[in-house]
Amino acid sequence: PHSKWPKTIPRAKGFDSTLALLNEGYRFLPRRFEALDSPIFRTRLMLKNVICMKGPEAARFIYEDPRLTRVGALPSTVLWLLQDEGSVQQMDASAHRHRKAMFIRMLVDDTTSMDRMAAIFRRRFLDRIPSWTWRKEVSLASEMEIVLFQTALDWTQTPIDPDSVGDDAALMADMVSRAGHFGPRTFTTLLRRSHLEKRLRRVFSDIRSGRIALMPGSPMAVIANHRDKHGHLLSPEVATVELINLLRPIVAVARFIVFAALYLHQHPDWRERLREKDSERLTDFVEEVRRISPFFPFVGARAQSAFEWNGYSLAKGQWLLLDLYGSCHDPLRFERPGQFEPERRLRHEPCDYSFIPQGAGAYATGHRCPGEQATVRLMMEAVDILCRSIDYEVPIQTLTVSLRHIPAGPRDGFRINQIRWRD
Ligand code: HEM
Ligand code: MYR
Repeated sequence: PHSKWPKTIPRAKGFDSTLALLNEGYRFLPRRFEALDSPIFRTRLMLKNVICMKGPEAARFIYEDPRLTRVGALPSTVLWLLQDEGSVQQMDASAHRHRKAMFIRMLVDDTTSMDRMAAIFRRRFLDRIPSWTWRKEVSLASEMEIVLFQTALDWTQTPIDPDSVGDDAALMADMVSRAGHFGPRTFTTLLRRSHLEKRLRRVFSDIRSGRIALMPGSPMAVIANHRDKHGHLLSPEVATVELINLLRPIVAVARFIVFAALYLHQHPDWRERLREKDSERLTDFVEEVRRISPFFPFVGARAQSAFEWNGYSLAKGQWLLLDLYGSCHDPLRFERPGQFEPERRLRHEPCDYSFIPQGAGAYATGHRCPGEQATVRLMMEAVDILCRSIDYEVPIQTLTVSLRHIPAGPRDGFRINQIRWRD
Protein backbone atom coordinates (compact mmCIF):
# COMPACT_ATOMS: atom_id res chain seq x y z
CA PRO A 1 0.00 0.00 0.00
CA HIS A 2 1.18 3.49 -0.83
CA SER A 3 0.84 6.48 1.39
CA LYS A 4 -0.54 9.56 -0.33
CA TRP A 5 2.07 12.20 -1.07
CA PRO A 6 0.55 15.70 -0.88
CA LYS A 7 1.13 18.25 -3.64
CA THR A 8 2.89 20.66 -1.30
CA ILE A 9 4.72 19.72 1.89
CA PRO A 10 2.56 20.57 4.91
CA ARG A 11 4.12 22.45 7.80
CA ALA A 12 3.89 21.26 11.42
CA LYS A 13 2.39 23.64 13.95
CA GLY A 14 4.71 25.98 15.84
CA PHE A 15 7.74 28.06 14.95
CA ASP A 16 10.35 25.54 16.13
CA SER A 17 9.85 21.93 17.26
CA THR A 18 13.09 21.26 19.19
CA LEU A 19 11.36 21.21 22.57
CA ALA A 20 8.54 19.06 21.23
CA LEU A 21 11.10 16.55 19.91
CA LEU A 22 12.91 16.43 23.26
CA ASN A 23 9.60 16.00 25.03
CA GLU A 24 7.92 13.50 22.71
CA GLY A 25 10.96 11.45 21.70
CA TYR A 26 10.14 8.57 19.33
CA ARG A 27 6.51 9.77 19.06
CA PHE A 28 7.42 13.21 17.75
CA LEU A 29 7.58 12.32 14.05
CA PRO A 30 4.82 9.64 13.88
CA ARG A 31 2.34 11.94 15.66
CA ARG A 32 2.81 14.67 13.09
CA PHE A 33 2.60 12.31 10.10
CA GLU A 34 -0.72 11.21 11.52
CA ALA A 35 -2.04 14.64 12.46
CA LEU A 36 -1.17 16.06 9.02
CA ASP A 37 -2.24 12.83 7.29
CA SER A 38 0.96 12.96 5.26
CA PRO A 39 4.21 10.92 5.02
CA ILE A 40 6.12 14.20 4.75
CA PHE A 41 6.13 17.51 6.62
CA ARG A 42 8.25 20.53 7.23
CA THR A 43 9.28 22.01 10.56
CA ARG A 44 12.22 23.67 12.31
CA LEU A 45 14.64 21.89 14.63
CA MET A 46 17.34 23.88 16.38
CA LEU A 47 15.98 26.78 14.30
CA LYS A 48 16.88 24.98 11.07
CA ASN A 49 14.36 24.19 8.40
CA VAL A 50 13.97 20.41 8.09
CA ILE A 51 11.80 18.07 6.02
CA CYS A 52 10.74 14.89 7.82
CA MET A 53 9.65 11.75 5.99
CA LYS A 54 8.64 8.14 6.51
CA GLY A 55 7.82 5.09 4.43
CA PRO A 56 9.39 3.07 1.63
CA GLU A 57 9.64 5.81 -1.03
CA ALA A 58 11.33 8.12 1.47
CA ALA A 59 13.71 5.35 2.62
CA ARG A 60 14.71 4.62 -0.96
CA PHE A 61 15.37 8.33 -1.50
CA ILE A 62 17.40 8.88 1.70
CA TYR A 63 19.48 5.72 1.17
CA GLU A 64 19.97 5.72 -2.59
CA ASP A 65 19.92 9.20 -4.05
CA PRO A 66 23.48 10.26 -4.94
CA ARG A 67 22.51 13.93 -4.65
CA LEU A 68 22.33 13.53 -0.85
CA THR A 69 25.14 13.52 1.71
CA ARG A 70 25.43 12.70 5.43
CA VAL A 71 27.80 15.63 5.88
CA GLY A 72 26.21 18.34 8.02
CA ALA A 73 23.16 16.16 8.72
CA LEU A 74 23.72 15.74 12.48
CA PRO A 75 24.44 18.07 15.40
CA SER A 76 28.22 18.06 16.04
CA THR A 77 27.98 16.35 19.42
CA VAL A 78 26.07 13.41 17.89
CA LEU A 79 28.64 13.29 15.08
CA TRP A 80 31.57 13.16 17.52
CA LEU A 81 29.91 10.56 19.73
CA LEU A 82 28.71 8.17 17.04
CA GLN A 83 30.88 8.68 13.96
CA ASP A 84 33.60 11.30 14.10
CA GLU A 85 35.38 13.08 11.30
CA GLY A 86 36.94 10.95 8.59
CA SER A 87 34.63 8.01 9.26
CA VAL A 88 32.77 5.95 6.66
CA GLN A 89 29.48 7.57 7.70
CA GLN A 90 30.71 10.96 6.51
CA MET A 91 31.96 9.85 3.08
CA ASP A 92 30.21 10.07 -0.29
CA ALA A 93 30.26 8.40 -3.69
CA SER A 94 33.29 6.34 -4.75
CA ALA A 95 35.38 7.14 -1.65
CA HIS A 96 32.47 5.92 0.48
CA ARG A 97 32.04 2.73 -1.55
CA HIS A 98 35.75 1.96 -1.24
CA ARG A 99 35.79 2.42 2.56
CA LYS A 100 32.44 0.66 2.95
CA ALA A 101 33.83 -2.38 1.15
CA MET A 102 36.29 -2.79 4.02
CA PHE A 103 33.39 -3.09 6.48
CA ILE A 104 31.44 -5.41 4.20
CA ARG A 105 34.43 -7.73 3.87
CA MET A 106 34.67 -8.02 7.65
CA LEU A 107 30.97 -8.06 8.56
CA VAL A 108 29.13 -9.59 5.61
CA ASP A 109 31.33 -11.51 3.16
CA ASP A 110 33.67 -13.18 5.64
CA THR A 111 31.30 -15.73 7.13
CA THR A 112 34.13 -17.42 9.05
CA SER A 113 34.76 -14.11 10.77
CA MET A 114 31.05 -13.81 11.68
CA ASP A 115 31.00 -17.39 13.00
CA ARG A 116 34.05 -16.49 15.05
CA MET A 117 32.30 -13.42 16.49
CA ALA A 118 29.23 -15.47 17.45
CA ALA A 119 31.35 -18.23 19.00
CA ILE A 120 33.44 -15.76 21.02
CA PHE A 121 30.26 -14.09 22.31
CA ARG A 122 28.72 -17.42 23.30
CA ARG A 123 31.85 -18.47 25.19
CA ARG A 124 32.25 -15.08 26.91
CA PHE A 125 28.55 -15.03 27.90
CA LEU A 126 28.59 -18.57 29.31
CA ASP A 127 31.85 -17.83 31.15
CA ARG A 128 30.26 -14.80 32.80
CA ILE A 129 27.20 -16.64 34.18
CA PRO A 130 28.91 -18.31 37.19
CA SER A 131 29.70 -14.82 38.53
CA TRP A 132 25.94 -14.08 38.42
CA THR A 133 24.86 -17.08 40.42
CA TRP A 134 26.26 -15.70 43.70
CA ARG A 135 25.06 -12.13 43.15
CA LYS A 136 21.71 -11.04 44.55
CA GLU A 137 20.73 -9.65 41.18
CA VAL A 138 22.36 -8.36 38.02
CA SER A 139 21.50 -5.70 35.46
CA LEU A 140 21.34 -7.49 32.13
CA ALA A 141 22.25 -4.27 30.29
CA SER A 142 25.56 -3.71 32.10
CA GLU A 143 26.48 -7.40 32.00
CA MET A 144 25.80 -7.59 28.25
CA GLU A 145 27.84 -4.43 27.67
CA ILE A 146 30.89 -6.05 29.29
CA VAL A 147 30.45 -9.40 27.55
CA LEU A 148 29.93 -7.67 24.18
CA PHE A 149 32.94 -5.42 24.68
CA GLN A 150 35.13 -8.43 25.51
CA THR A 151 33.72 -10.07 22.39
CA ALA A 152 34.53 -7.00 20.30
CA LEU A 153 38.11 -6.86 21.62
CA ASP A 154 38.73 -10.58 21.03
CA TRP A 155 37.10 -10.56 17.61
CA THR A 156 38.92 -7.47 16.33
CA GLN A 157 42.13 -8.47 18.19
CA THR A 158 42.41 -5.02 19.76
CA PRO A 159 45.19 -4.98 22.36
CA ILE A 160 43.74 -3.12 25.36
CA ASP A 161 44.95 -3.20 28.96
CA PRO A 162 42.65 -5.73 30.69
CA ASP A 163 42.37 -3.39 33.69
CA SER A 164 40.53 -0.79 31.63
CA VAL A 165 37.98 -3.15 30.03
CA GLY A 166 35.19 -2.22 32.47
CA ASP A 167 35.66 1.52 32.00
CA ASP A 168 36.03 1.25 28.24
CA ALA A 169 32.88 -0.90 27.95
CA ALA A 170 30.97 1.76 29.89
CA LEU A 171 32.38 4.43 27.60
CA MET A 172 31.15 2.56 24.49
CA ALA A 173 27.67 2.32 26.02
CA ASP A 174 27.74 5.99 27.05
CA MET A 175 28.57 7.16 23.52
CA VAL A 176 25.25 5.64 22.47
CA SER A 177 23.16 6.59 25.49
CA ARG A 178 24.34 10.22 25.38
CA ALA A 179 23.70 10.66 21.64
CA GLY A 180 20.02 11.45 22.08
CA HIS A 181 20.33 14.62 24.17
CA PHE A 182 22.97 17.17 25.03
CA GLY A 183 24.17 18.29 28.43
CA PRO A 184 27.35 18.51 30.50
CA ARG A 185 27.73 14.72 30.50
CA THR A 186 27.95 14.72 26.72
CA PHE A 187 31.21 16.60 27.07
CA THR A 188 32.62 14.24 29.73
CA THR A 189 31.85 11.34 27.39
CA LEU A 190 33.53 13.13 24.49
CA LEU A 191 36.58 13.79 26.65
CA ARG A 192 36.76 10.10 27.65
CA ARG A 193 36.40 9.18 23.99
CA SER A 194 39.33 11.43 23.06
CA HIS A 195 41.53 9.72 25.69
CA LEU A 196 40.63 6.31 24.29
CA GLU A 197 41.36 7.55 20.76
CA LYS A 198 44.80 8.64 21.87
CA ARG A 199 45.53 5.13 23.25
CA LEU A 200 44.27 3.45 20.10
CA ARG A 201 46.22 5.79 17.81
CA ARG A 202 49.35 4.68 19.63
CA VAL A 203 48.41 1.05 18.90
CA PHE A 204 48.16 1.82 15.18
CA SER A 205 51.48 3.67 15.28
CA ASP A 206 53.07 0.66 17.01
CA ILE A 207 51.65 -1.60 14.30
CA ARG A 208 53.13 0.64 11.59
CA SER A 209 56.53 0.64 13.24
CA GLY A 210 56.44 -3.14 13.63
CA ARG A 211 56.34 -3.09 17.43
CA ILE A 212 53.00 -4.97 17.47
CA ALA A 213 52.34 -7.99 15.26
CA LEU A 214 48.81 -8.66 14.04
CA MET A 215 46.83 -11.78 13.39
CA PRO A 216 46.39 -11.80 9.60
CA GLY A 217 42.74 -11.42 8.59
CA SER A 218 41.67 -10.01 11.97
CA PRO A 219 39.63 -6.78 11.76
CA MET A 220 42.55 -4.96 13.41
CA ALA A 221 44.82 -6.11 10.56
CA VAL A 222 42.20 -5.30 7.93
CA ILE A 223 41.93 -1.72 9.19
CA ALA A 224 45.68 -1.30 9.70
CA ASN A 225 46.41 -2.54 6.16
CA HIS A 226 43.47 -0.90 4.39
CA ARG A 227 44.49 1.38 1.52
CA ASP A 228 42.31 4.16 0.17
CA LYS A 229 41.53 4.56 -3.55
CA HIS A 230 44.91 6.21 -4.05
CA GLY A 231 46.81 3.42 -2.34
CA HIS A 232 47.46 5.29 0.92
CA LEU A 233 47.16 3.60 4.32
CA LEU A 234 44.62 5.14 6.71
CA SER A 235 46.10 7.66 9.13
CA PRO A 236 46.23 6.44 12.75
CA GLU A 237 43.42 8.96 13.44
CA VAL A 238 41.06 7.54 10.84
CA ALA A 239 42.03 3.92 11.58
CA THR A 240 41.10 4.58 15.22
CA VAL A 241 37.75 6.10 14.28
CA GLU A 242 36.89 3.06 12.14
CA LEU A 243 38.00 0.64 14.87
CA ILE A 244 35.66 2.43 17.30
CA ASN A 245 33.00 2.06 14.57
CA LEU A 246 33.28 -1.69 15.19
CA LEU A 247 33.69 -1.69 18.97
CA ARG A 248 30.93 0.80 19.92
CA PRO A 249 28.03 -0.68 17.92
CA ILE A 250 28.86 -4.23 19.03
CA VAL A 251 28.41 -3.00 22.62
CA ALA A 252 25.20 -1.23 21.54
CA VAL A 253 23.70 -4.63 20.66
CA ALA A 254 23.20 -4.93 24.46
CA ARG A 255 20.20 -2.62 24.03
CA PHE A 256 18.50 -5.00 21.60
CA ILE A 257 19.34 -7.95 23.89
CA VAL A 258 17.65 -6.16 26.80
CA PHE A 259 14.55 -5.61 24.64
CA ALA A 260 14.65 -9.29 23.66
CA ALA A 261 14.71 -10.26 27.37
CA LEU A 262 11.82 -7.88 28.01
CA TYR A 263 9.70 -9.48 25.25
CA LEU A 264 10.60 -12.98 26.49
CA HIS A 265 9.34 -11.89 29.90
CA GLN A 266 6.11 -10.47 28.49
CA HIS A 267 5.55 -13.44 26.15
CA PRO A 268 6.33 -16.58 28.17
CA ASP A 269 4.76 -18.67 25.38
CA TRP A 270 7.67 -17.56 23.18
CA ARG A 271 10.22 -18.48 25.86
CA GLU A 272 8.61 -21.93 25.92
CA ARG A 273 8.73 -22.19 22.12
CA LEU A 274 12.36 -21.13 21.98
CA ARG A 275 13.40 -23.85 24.43
CA GLU A 276 13.37 -26.13 21.40
CA LYS A 277 16.33 -25.46 19.12
CA ASP A 278 14.94 -23.98 15.90
CA SER A 279 16.94 -21.29 14.18
CA GLU A 280 14.06 -20.13 11.93
CA ARG A 281 11.83 -19.50 14.94
CA LEU A 282 14.69 -17.80 16.77
CA THR A 283 15.22 -15.54 13.75
CA ASP A 284 11.48 -14.72 13.66
CA PHE A 285 11.69 -13.65 17.29
CA VAL A 286 14.88 -11.60 17.00
CA GLU A 287 13.80 -9.79 13.81
CA GLU A 288 10.50 -8.78 15.43
CA VAL A 289 12.47 -7.43 18.41
CA ARG A 290 14.51 -5.32 15.97
CA ARG A 291 11.34 -4.00 14.34
CA ILE A 292 9.40 -3.10 17.45
CA SER A 293 12.13 -1.78 19.77
CA PRO A 294 12.70 1.97 20.00
CA PHE A 295 16.41 2.29 19.21
CA PHE A 296 17.85 4.33 16.33
CA PRO A 297 15.05 6.91 15.95
CA PHE A 298 15.79 8.58 12.60
CA VAL A 299 18.68 9.37 10.27
CA GLY A 300 19.56 12.67 8.65
CA ALA A 301 20.75 13.70 5.19
CA ARG A 302 21.38 16.91 3.29
CA ALA A 303 20.89 17.94 -0.37
CA GLN A 304 24.22 18.65 -2.09
CA SER A 305 22.52 20.73 -4.77
CA ALA A 306 19.05 22.11 -5.49
CA PHE A 307 16.88 19.53 -7.26
CA GLU A 308 13.39 18.17 -7.59
CA TRP A 309 12.30 14.95 -5.90
CA ASN A 310 8.82 13.43 -6.07
CA GLY A 311 7.49 16.76 -7.37
CA TYR A 312 8.97 18.79 -4.48
CA SER A 313 11.73 21.28 -5.12
CA LEU A 314 14.48 20.94 -2.56
CA ALA A 315 16.94 23.77 -1.92
CA LYS A 316 20.69 23.22 -1.91
CA GLY A 317 21.67 22.25 1.63
CA GLN A 318 18.10 21.20 2.55
CA TRP A 319 18.15 19.12 5.75
CA LEU A 320 16.09 15.91 5.68
CA LEU A 321 15.13 13.32 8.30
CA LEU A 322 13.91 9.78 7.71
CA ASP A 323 11.88 8.22 10.53
CA LEU A 324 13.29 4.70 11.01
CA TYR A 325 11.21 3.99 14.11
CA GLY A 326 8.02 5.34 12.53
CA SER A 327 8.66 3.40 9.31
CA CYS A 328 9.01 0.17 11.34
CA HIS A 329 5.70 1.01 13.06
CA ASP A 330 3.86 2.24 9.97
CA PRO A 331 0.30 0.87 10.00
CA LEU A 332 0.32 1.05 6.19
CA ARG A 333 3.01 -1.65 6.12
CA PHE A 334 2.61 -3.55 9.42
CA GLU A 335 -0.73 -4.71 10.76
CA ARG A 336 -1.10 -3.99 14.47
CA PRO A 337 2.36 -2.34 14.50
CA GLY A 338 2.36 -1.95 18.28
CA GLN A 339 1.89 -5.69 18.85
CA PHE A 340 4.85 -8.01 19.28
CA GLU A 341 4.19 -10.72 16.69
CA PRO A 342 7.17 -12.81 15.61
CA GLU A 343 4.70 -14.67 13.37
CA ARG A 344 5.30 -11.87 10.85
CA ARG A 345 8.48 -13.77 10.01
CA LEU A 346 10.40 -10.64 9.11
CA ARG A 347 13.81 -10.93 7.44
CA HIS A 348 16.11 -8.05 6.59
CA GLU A 349 16.49 -7.81 2.83
CA PRO A 350 18.42 -5.35 0.68
CA CYS A 351 15.25 -4.67 -1.31
CA ASP A 352 13.08 -3.98 1.75
CA TYR A 353 12.38 -0.32 2.40
CA SER A 354 9.92 -0.77 5.29
CA PHE A 355 11.59 -3.03 7.85
CA ILE A 356 14.49 -0.64 8.38
CA PRO A 357 15.67 -0.53 12.01
CA GLN A 358 19.28 -0.26 10.77
CA GLY A 359 18.73 1.61 7.53
CA ALA A 360 17.56 0.61 4.05
CA GLY A 361 18.74 -0.40 0.59
CA ALA A 362 22.00 -1.96 -0.57
CA TYR A 363 24.88 -2.27 1.89
CA ALA A 364 27.66 -1.61 -0.62
CA THR A 365 26.44 1.63 -2.16
CA GLY A 366 24.48 3.42 0.57
CA HIS A 367 24.92 4.09 4.27
CA ARG A 368 22.86 1.11 5.44
CA CYS A 369 24.33 -0.51 8.54
CA PRO A 370 26.86 -3.22 7.57
CA GLY A 371 26.51 -4.68 11.08
CA GLU A 372 22.97 -5.96 10.62
CA GLN A 373 23.90 -9.64 10.25
CA ALA A 374 26.28 -9.35 13.20
CA THR A 375 23.50 -7.78 15.27
CA VAL A 376 21.07 -10.58 14.41
CA ARG A 377 23.68 -13.28 15.12
CA LEU A 378 24.61 -11.83 18.51
CA MET A 379 20.95 -11.42 19.49
CA MET A 380 20.22 -15.03 18.48
CA GLU A 381 23.08 -16.34 20.63
CA ALA A 382 21.92 -14.25 23.59
CA VAL A 383 18.26 -15.30 23.32
CA ASP A 384 19.31 -18.93 22.92
CA ILE A 385 21.34 -18.77 26.16
CA LEU A 386 18.57 -16.90 28.03
CA CYS A 387 15.99 -19.54 27.04
CA ARG A 388 17.97 -22.77 26.89
CA SER A 389 21.01 -22.49 29.16
CA ILE A 390 19.68 -20.69 32.21
CA ASP A 391 16.56 -19.95 34.22
CA TYR A 392 16.09 -16.74 36.19
CA GLU A 393 13.46 -14.62 37.87
CA VAL A 394 12.53 -11.05 37.04
CA PRO A 395 12.16 -9.11 40.31
CA ILE A 396 9.60 -6.32 40.61
CA GLN A 397 10.92 -3.24 38.81
CA THR A 398 9.73 -0.60 36.40
CA LEU A 399 9.62 -2.33 33.04
CA THR A 400 7.71 0.30 31.14
CA VAL A 401 9.84 1.86 28.42
CA SER A 402 9.44 5.59 28.05
CA LEU A 403 9.34 6.60 24.40
CA ARG A 404 10.22 10.13 25.48
CA HIS A 405 13.80 9.07 26.08
CA ILE A 406 16.12 8.57 23.06
CA PRO A 407 17.60 5.95 23.06
CA ALA A 408 14.92 4.12 25.07
CA GLY A 409 15.09 1.12 27.38
CA PRO A 410 13.79 -0.25 30.68
CA ARG A 411 15.02 2.01 33.47
CA ASP A 412 17.33 -0.34 35.38
CA GLY A 413 18.55 -2.14 32.30
CA PHE A 414 16.36 -5.16 33.15
CA ARG A 415 17.37 -6.69 36.48
CA ILE A 416 17.25 -10.46 36.92
CA ASN A 417 17.92 -12.73 39.91
CA GLN A 418 17.91 -16.37 41.12
CA ILE A 419 19.96 -17.28 38.08
CA ARG A 420 20.58 -21.01 37.69
CA TRP A 421 21.71 -23.42 34.99
CA ARG A 422 19.02 -25.51 33.32
CA ASP A 423 19.72 -29.19 33.10
C1 HEM B 1 25.37 2.49 10.03
C2 HEM B 1 22.03 1.28 13.30
C3 HEM B 1 24.89 -2.25 14.95
C4 HEM B 1 28.43 -0.66 12.10
C5 HEM B 1 24.18 2.38 10.71
C6 HEM B 1 22.97 3.10 10.37
C7 HEM B 1 22.04 2.77 11.29
C8 HEM B 1 22.65 1.83 12.20
C9 HEM B 1 20.60 3.28 11.36
C10 HEM B 1 22.77 4.03 9.17
C11 HEM B 1 23.11 5.46 9.46
C12 HEM B 1 22.83 6.36 8.28
O1 HEM B 1 22.00 6.03 7.42
O2 HEM B 1 23.45 7.44 8.21
C13 HEM B 1 22.56 0.29 14.08
C14 HEM B 1 21.90 -0.27 15.23
C15 HEM B 1 22.70 -1.27 15.69
C16 HEM B 1 23.88 -1.33 14.84
C17 HEM B 1 20.54 0.15 15.79
C18 HEM B 1 22.43 -2.13 16.88
C19 HEM B 1 23.28 -2.22 17.84
C20 HEM B 1 26.05 -2.21 14.24
C21 HEM B 1 27.13 -3.15 14.37
C22 HEM B 1 28.15 -2.68 13.57
C23 HEM B 1 27.69 -1.46 12.94
C24 HEM B 1 27.10 -4.40 15.24
C25 HEM B 1 29.52 -3.24 13.36
C26 HEM B 1 30.11 -4.15 14.08
C27 HEM B 1 27.93 0.38 11.36
C28 HEM B 1 28.72 1.18 10.43
C29 HEM B 1 27.83 2.08 9.82
C30 HEM B 1 26.52 1.83 10.40
C31 HEM B 1 30.22 1.04 10.16
C32 HEM B 1 28.16 3.14 8.76
C33 HEM B 1 27.78 2.67 7.38
C34 HEM B 1 27.94 3.71 6.31
O3 HEM B 1 28.00 4.92 6.60
O4 HEM B 1 28.02 3.33 5.12
N1 HEM B 1 23.96 1.61 11.82
N2 HEM B 1 23.75 -0.36 13.90
N3 HEM B 1 26.42 -1.22 13.35
N4 HEM B 1 26.62 0.81 11.33
FE1 HEM B 1 25.17 0.15 12.53
C1 MYR C 1 26.09 2.67 16.80
O1 MYR C 1 26.73 2.68 17.86
O2 MYR C 1 26.52 3.18 15.77
C2 MYR C 1 24.77 1.94 16.73
C3 MYR C 1 23.72 2.38 17.63
C4 MYR C 1 23.51 3.85 17.75
C5 MYR C 1 22.14 4.21 18.26
C6 MYR C 1 22.02 5.64 18.62
C7 MYR C 1 20.66 6.00 19.13
C8 MYR C 1 20.52 7.45 19.49
C9 MYR C 1 20.75 8.37 18.34
C10 MYR C 1 20.12 9.67 18.52
C11 MYR C 1 20.48 10.66 17.47
C12 MYR C 1 19.75 10.55 16.19
C13 MYR C 1 20.60 10.92 15.07
C14 MYR C 1 19.89 11.26 13.83
